[in-house]
Amino acid sequence: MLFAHLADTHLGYRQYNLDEREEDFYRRFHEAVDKIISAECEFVVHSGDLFDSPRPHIRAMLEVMKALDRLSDEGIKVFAIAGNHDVLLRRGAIPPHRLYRSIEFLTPRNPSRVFRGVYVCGLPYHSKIHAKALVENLKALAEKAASYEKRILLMHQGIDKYFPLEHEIKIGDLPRGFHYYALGHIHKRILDNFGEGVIAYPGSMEMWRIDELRDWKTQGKGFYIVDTDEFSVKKIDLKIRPFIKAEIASIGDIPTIKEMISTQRRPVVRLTVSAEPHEYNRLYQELLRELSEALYLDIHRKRTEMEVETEEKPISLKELIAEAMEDHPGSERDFAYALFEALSTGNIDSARNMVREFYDSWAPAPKKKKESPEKEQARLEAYK
Ligand SMILES: [Mn+2]
Repeated sequence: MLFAHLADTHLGYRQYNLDEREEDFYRRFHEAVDKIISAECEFVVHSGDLFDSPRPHIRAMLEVMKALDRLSDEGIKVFAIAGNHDVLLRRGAIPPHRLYRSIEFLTPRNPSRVFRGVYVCGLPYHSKIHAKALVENLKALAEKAASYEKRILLMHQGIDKYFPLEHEIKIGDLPRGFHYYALGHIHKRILDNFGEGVIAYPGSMEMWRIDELRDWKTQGKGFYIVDTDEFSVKKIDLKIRPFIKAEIASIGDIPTIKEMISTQRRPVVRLTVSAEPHEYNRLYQELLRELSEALYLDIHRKRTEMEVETEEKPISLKELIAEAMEDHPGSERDFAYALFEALSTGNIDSARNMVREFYDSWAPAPKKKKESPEKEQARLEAYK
């Protein structure tokens, strides 16, 4: 039996505020659906960041609805978890996935399903301050999964082995026993063996950020189709909007870039201009005029050696907090940092919820009084 594994589709993302870039993400998604149908997959797993935002606009929601209709017309089931982009990190937040009846949405309260003998389970994105709870829940899932012959786990997390700077869990925290670890969050394509299973990040399906360029060049972009017999993985490539990254020093370099652009279909061009400051403006105007065939020109001035040298080293807030809270456990330091970040960006809602969740994790939540039937009836009547 075949299934498809997608992640980080970021639908609704509107890069450079361009119609075409928003459209590109929808197009890739529908192309993936075409390929899933023609390969005769029996189900799809989506490992989070289906949408770019927890409050996607109607167009993005409509595109998902169209894709889901096409899949369910073919009898193809969809299992999904929420990523960090498509859920608000606060208690009781409702992710947009909930609007679609045909998505089997895996949540901490209802994390698993059995589909034609395959145990499919998953948990939504957990921030670092909740990593401990995540690891415990994973362990419980692995135990439950053990009695099934085929076992798939969905997660949207960074793992230290692949994401040393920004991870929530360590590779050693991952329970063994699954055949396929369907991951999302890292936009690169990664395939690795783990125990008797395979760890798979399909990556994003369009260039979400310019730092994905190198991985796209070496590995392409797309998704995976997996066979449940042996859990062998096939890379399915999608042709994405081309990106060109180049450095330019003078007007003499323009023809080479122009040639590169003409051989591709309306690429996004990211240029670093290393001209002398007094020549920069003229060159900039020339680039706009000469390279108009590009979909978008993203032009930056390269800082001179002088500028780099005299630049003050940025202070790492994380290090400062870690130093000041040396005697505190790591979870508290992470909490302090996350809280500071939320407050300094004016994200008061998020900060308030973070505090509530943090303290809830070691103080028992107050018992909610149950509403009496009469009161509930009165409340519902009020809406009529
Ligand atoms: Mn993502």
